[in-house]
Amino acid sequence: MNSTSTSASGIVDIIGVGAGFSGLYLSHRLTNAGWTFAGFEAGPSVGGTWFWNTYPGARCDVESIYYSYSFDEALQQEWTWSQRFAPQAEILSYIEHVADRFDLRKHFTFDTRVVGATWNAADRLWEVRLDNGETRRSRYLISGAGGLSTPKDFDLPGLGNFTGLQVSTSRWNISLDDLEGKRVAVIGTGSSGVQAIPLIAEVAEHVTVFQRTPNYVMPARNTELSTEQIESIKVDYPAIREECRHSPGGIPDRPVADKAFDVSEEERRRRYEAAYERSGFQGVGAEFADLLTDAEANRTASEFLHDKIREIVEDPSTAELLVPRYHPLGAKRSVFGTDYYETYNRPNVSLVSLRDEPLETMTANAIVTSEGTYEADAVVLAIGFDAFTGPLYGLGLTGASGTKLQEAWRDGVRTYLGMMTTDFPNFFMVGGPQSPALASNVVMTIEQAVDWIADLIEHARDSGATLVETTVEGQNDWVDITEETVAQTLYATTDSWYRGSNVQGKPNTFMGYVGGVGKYRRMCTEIAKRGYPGVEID
Ligand code: N01
Repeated sequence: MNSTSTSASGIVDIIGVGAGFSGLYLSHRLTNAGWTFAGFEAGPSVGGTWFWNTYPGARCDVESIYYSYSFDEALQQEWTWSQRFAPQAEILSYIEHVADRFDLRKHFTFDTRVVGATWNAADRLWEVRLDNGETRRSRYLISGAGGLSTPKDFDLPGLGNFTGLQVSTSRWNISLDDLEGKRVAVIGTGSSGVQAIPLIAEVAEHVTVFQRTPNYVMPARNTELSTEQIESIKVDYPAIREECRHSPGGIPDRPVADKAFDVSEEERRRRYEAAYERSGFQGVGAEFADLLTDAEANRTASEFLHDKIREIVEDPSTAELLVPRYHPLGAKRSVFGTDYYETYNRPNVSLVSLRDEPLETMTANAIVTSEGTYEADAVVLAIGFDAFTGPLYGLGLTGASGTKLQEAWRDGVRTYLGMMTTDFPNFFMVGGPQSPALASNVVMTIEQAVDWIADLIEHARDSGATLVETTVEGQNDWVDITEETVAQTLYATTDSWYRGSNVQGKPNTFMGYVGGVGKYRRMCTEIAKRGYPGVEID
């Protein structure tokens, strides 16, 4: 039972879903503003995605000094990150520290999942059903359920036949030692697979990687942070955070004005080499202003990386299978790895291209493709997530007209600012679809969303209102803005989880606003200043 008090009627002001980065900051911000808050978290503790994704090599590819809360100066002064890209365990320790430091655990009931929520129009309340059979009632319902928290269905033919060890990166429940001396099949080469494969290869007898779409994997260039670096960051922290808040990606910007063909081929190559050394989200994919908008410009960067793969991978036929040729650089989520391509030079690692030999079935101890049978003692699934809508549909929301959220979004996601949707009054999403969450330092995006939602419901409270809902016009305008913004980019050309195309039957909607964190913040602030046009407050 959480300790947050509810009113005599048993109604709580706010029910929050999830105790990850979003839910914890929600609980802090809203209880400080005097709201009663009951949080529910499906897992046994805080951490969200950083609680579950404990696979070998898991770490964040946004630098930890940015991928952390900015809301409290003392917190950022007292916490010291050990590495440029902190490993999962360190990020989880940080989240636990925040929960303890601000005494936030008391706001949550753990091991309890929200499984249904119905809008009661007469009482203007959400009736929220929990998997323990209880129903709780709240004025507002706010999802901090995350965008990448619902694993994709294991849509692999014959998976049920396999009797060996089976584990997924997003619900890792074994130790790396359990793979020692085993023949391991890894399916999936997105960020999770790319991080896990080199470490699995160090202990396994043999690793067979099953790759469907080759990705551009750039070197992570992780390093320890020196005392001097930490000190200088801490001195500058307020300014660094302010820069991040107004930047395109929620990390310090590295503005470039020139385009790829503004410079000679030699100059381009020199710049790509320097960017490749620098790496990160300000690396090769951000070296020229038009790399995400002009396919020909993009080709120069993509081909630069193709050559890098051919330089690193010794076996030419393996190198060619690893060369990404199905999408432009950056149009799918960029991937950063450590020794990823080098791992294919190990004698105990081989690569199977599922584009050339589709997976047909699995047997008790093998994966069968159209061309061969690959024996395995263990299968590691790194096949990704049912992004954004998976966690939201899991809440079982029924809106004012009796329509389920998945029905309302049958033809595609529709939101206002990625935070609200029509027919679901008093329901908010933190880091929701059509927000900048998809393409930004998500912690910064989360803080901005929580603050904006908090201000909006405080504004409603101050004016005696009990209902807050986006208008159809407001929502239509936002959907148009997100679509027009993405249409100007190469994101629009490529199938990926960004568009829901990794999940069978999911409508094709781009899941993010890619106009930039700073621009989005300015728009949200302006909307608040103007008294929230696009929102009905009653
Ligand atoms: O998942 P993914 P992920 N048969 O969807 C393949 C964040 N993240 O967990 O590309 C065969 O990217 C699929 O192939 P294809 C980050 O935002 C961050 O790796 O669909 N293969 C692909 O290769 C990231 O983008 C970090 O053809 C199948 C892979 O599985 C997001 O999470 C670390 C298949 C899935 O890749 C998701 O990353 C980890 C099938 N039926 C995650 N289904 C860091 O910060 C799927 N695949 C570093």
